[in-house]
Amino acid sequence: MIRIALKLFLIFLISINVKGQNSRPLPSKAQLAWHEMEFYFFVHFGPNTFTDKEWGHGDEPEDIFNPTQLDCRQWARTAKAAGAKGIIITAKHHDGFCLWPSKYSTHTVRESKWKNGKGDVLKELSKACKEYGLKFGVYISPWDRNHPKYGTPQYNDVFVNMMKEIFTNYGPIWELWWDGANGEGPNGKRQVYDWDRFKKTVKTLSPNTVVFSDVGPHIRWVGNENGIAGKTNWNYLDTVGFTPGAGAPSTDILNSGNMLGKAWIPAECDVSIRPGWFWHGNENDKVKTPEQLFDLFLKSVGRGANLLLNVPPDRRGKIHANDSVSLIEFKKLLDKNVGKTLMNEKGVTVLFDKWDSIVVSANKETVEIKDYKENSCKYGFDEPRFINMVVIREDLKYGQRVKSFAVQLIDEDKKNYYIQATTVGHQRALTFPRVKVAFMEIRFLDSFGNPMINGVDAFLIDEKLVEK
Ligand code: FUL
Repeated sequence: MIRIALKLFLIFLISINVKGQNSRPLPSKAQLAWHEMEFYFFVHFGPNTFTDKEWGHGDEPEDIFNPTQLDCRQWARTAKAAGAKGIIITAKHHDGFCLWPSKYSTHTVRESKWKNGKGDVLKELSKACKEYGLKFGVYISPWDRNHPKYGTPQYNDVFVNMMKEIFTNYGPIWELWWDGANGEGPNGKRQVYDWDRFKKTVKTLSPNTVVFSDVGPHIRWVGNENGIAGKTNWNYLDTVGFTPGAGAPSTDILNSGNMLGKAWIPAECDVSIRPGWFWHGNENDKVKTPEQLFDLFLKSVGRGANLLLNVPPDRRGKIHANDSVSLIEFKKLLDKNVGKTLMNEKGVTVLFDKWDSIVVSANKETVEIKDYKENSCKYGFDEPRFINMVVIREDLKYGQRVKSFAVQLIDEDKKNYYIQATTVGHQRALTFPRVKVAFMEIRFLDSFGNPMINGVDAFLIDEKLVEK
């Protein structure tokens, strides 16, 4: 018996050593799938759309909410055409107005003129997302400036019941978004949120839902609303003693994570395509350009985070043409510039035999970089070619390991270019003034155990898209 136990223990030890294992936290299955989502829409919609406010007071008459041509399929179509993989909607913003007819509030679509009180935005959007193969997520603000129970322990019951309604009637809910704001309610009181109970509710009712807040439990805020992740971006975070909102870690920490953090809580970059989160007529000419969106993509997805891009519908309940045009052009930029890696082209040789290098192809096959201080990945170009972007990916199944790495480029005149960076994570994109590369080498300088790399790409992007 003891022999068998010892043998099993030995096998266990060997198996964890096989991949040069480190003792860092690993992502859950749901978090791993979340990393693959990369880019999706945020939709801020509600009474503010009609009052030109960003934070409603909660006393707006329900009849204010009256979209004339609500078309959630158009939102879904736009998201799909832009390359986004999901939509997260403000089911309830700080003004407390519910975009579904909740039994636990009297400030909802049911009390509005819209569709004679028979409308349900969550129903329409969850259906449209299914039709277009998009994931469906919900933002539900704990802060509620309307609910009479806000500021009392009973409000926590209300919040839990609202989440239950959402999971039951509109699921599956892929991501749930908890805003950390905690202002005063209609009676002048602030709520003491029962975060533990909220977390337990999700875990019990919808265990595959990933929950966002400043400090997770599954996804963290990136520390700014500009959509920009840290150049060093760890998926690890220490959360003990912290809460969402005022009790959150500093924005710097949220921006880059904690290298030695005890939990896997990756960053999501939220940013609006317009100056405001809600639609305002006077911002129709202030929509971000395709080039600005591409830059945001590099600074979020290109730094191992996910991009949550807010695209707010107008008073008709449709995405304005200016936003759609910019999004479609952005998708064209993506396809044209980073749609096809140079690494798969003829004339690129992986110098395996000659240089005793390690082969990492552009295809998503995971390669362990053994003895990483001695070994590197080397690529020769039969015909030197211009490159100004390199992308490296880690297989996060094995945790996030790379602490720093370097890309060395040698041009046809044997001139050297050396670019050093820190973390990789889901992916790290480096852009630089173009070099006519004859030889490229990727070295891993420091890592928790052996790097587990699942792809190296090289691109020549439009010079004006190179990160400033
Ligand atoms: C913030 C809110 O106060 C804003 O109105 C917006 O919803 C943004 C995404 O989160 O905390």
